[in-house]
Amino acid sequence: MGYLENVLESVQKKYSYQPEFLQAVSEVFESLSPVIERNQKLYEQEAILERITEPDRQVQFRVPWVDDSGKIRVNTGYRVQFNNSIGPYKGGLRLHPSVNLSVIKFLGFEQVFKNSLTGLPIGGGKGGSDFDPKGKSDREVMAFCQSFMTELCKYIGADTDVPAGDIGTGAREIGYMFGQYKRIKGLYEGVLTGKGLSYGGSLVRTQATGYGLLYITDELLKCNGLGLDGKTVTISGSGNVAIYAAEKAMQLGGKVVTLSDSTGWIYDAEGIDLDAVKEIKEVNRARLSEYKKYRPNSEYHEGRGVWSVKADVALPCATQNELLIDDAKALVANGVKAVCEGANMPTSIEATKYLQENGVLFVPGKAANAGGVATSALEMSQNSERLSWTFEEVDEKLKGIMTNIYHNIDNASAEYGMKGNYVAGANIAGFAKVVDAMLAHGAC
Ligand code: NDP
Ligand code: 2IT
Repeated sequence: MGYLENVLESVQKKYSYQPEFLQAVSEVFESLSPVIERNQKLYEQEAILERITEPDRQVQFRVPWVDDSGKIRVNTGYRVQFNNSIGPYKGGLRLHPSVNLSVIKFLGFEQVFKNSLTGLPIGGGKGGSDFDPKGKSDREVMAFCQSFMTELCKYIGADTDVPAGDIGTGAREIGYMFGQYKRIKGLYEGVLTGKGLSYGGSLVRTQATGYGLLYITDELLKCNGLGLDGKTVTISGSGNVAIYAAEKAMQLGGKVVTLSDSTGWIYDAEGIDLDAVKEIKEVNRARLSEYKKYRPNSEYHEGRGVWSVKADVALPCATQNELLIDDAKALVANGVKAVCEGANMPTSIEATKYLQENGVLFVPGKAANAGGVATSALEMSQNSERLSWTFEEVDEKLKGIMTNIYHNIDNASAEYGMKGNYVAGANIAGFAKVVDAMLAHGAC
């Protein structure tokens, strides 16, 4: 067995109880074998793979908060600081009942490579809690966020670790957390991104992940002799990423026909009415089943099913492992041309391989959804210089970053004889910069 296989086996043994983390590591390692082969002696001597798979540190803590009936409730909070070789830890906070250490470690691991791909100086981290914001009053959400930050504030800072949003964490939660950080630490600094515009947020950050996903998809299609104009697009999710992916897809001439949430999915043959979706999701915090009231001719289906719809472009934007082998088969049978991941690891390894083997252009999340964290890094820059850039300025930078990512991963895939394998290209290109810095820093 070679170096890479040895390390993979020992990680699998040590963390056999962390399936999501192991899935992310296996996917990255599979792509890296040609790179490791070229530098095996050095990397083995420097224990690069052992170090890159073990977080710098992980904290886990109790989050007690008082609900509206006066009862004390307890959740578990996490922050995994994975790797700060190329910059301060950077990555979102997920609030969802499914959160555990395996989920946060997989997200933190992916974030290391994603952040490297942006070309900006940010390391990788992730955090969150098994708190479920659904059905909670604003006051309960505030109580949770304040308690969560009371502990988290000991480990973060504008130059050490800068959290942001993710599933369940949006502008409201970031606001409560920022307020508590400021109060406890007495510091007005860019410790979180995704902030409101009145207190240091950046224009475009709300739209950035979805818009960025479409900028890279557009570049991918153009470079492969296709275009978005007139194409049918199927999207899963109906949160921050999905809504702004849909908005930009429509602006670029695509017709978006589906969205979903954890209870079901909608199909609108005439194209989704995004104003209705924004009102349902962003204003009323309601279920997608409400959509039929706005558009009586649309369909609402309980359960899974968005990938059964005929489309040219599919954009999974909800959560991990939401596009499985049967979904991949259905997409291919329906002639899908491209699948680009807005969510983190939404496509299983088996489904990814099936899509690639059947000629589907496939861009993994660590490249395709990097626009969110890239714009977070632009928010950090603006906070540091105490200035705000215009919408056009930030949007232009975002577009440039996403176009560069596409060409970098395309070039990396070609350099290693796998032209068009963007999974390999993203892993190789993301890994290169981090390893360079790790080698420069010595044993740490
Ligand atoms: P939101 O909380 O805004 O929206 C999440 C959406 O996904 C909701 O429609 C939600 O449905 C659905 N969803 C969540 N969990 C599940 C589940 N277990 N099964 C089915 N549907 C589910 O989150 P975001 O839009 O911010 O995040 C979506 C994905 O994008 C995540 O993978 C996240 O890590 C990734 N991402 C986010 C970035 C950002 O900037 N926000 C940046 C890069 C990646 P429901 O409302 O019913 O729960
Ligand atoms: O997965 C992600 O890249 C995010 N949730 C965004 C992280 C960030 O720091 O903006």
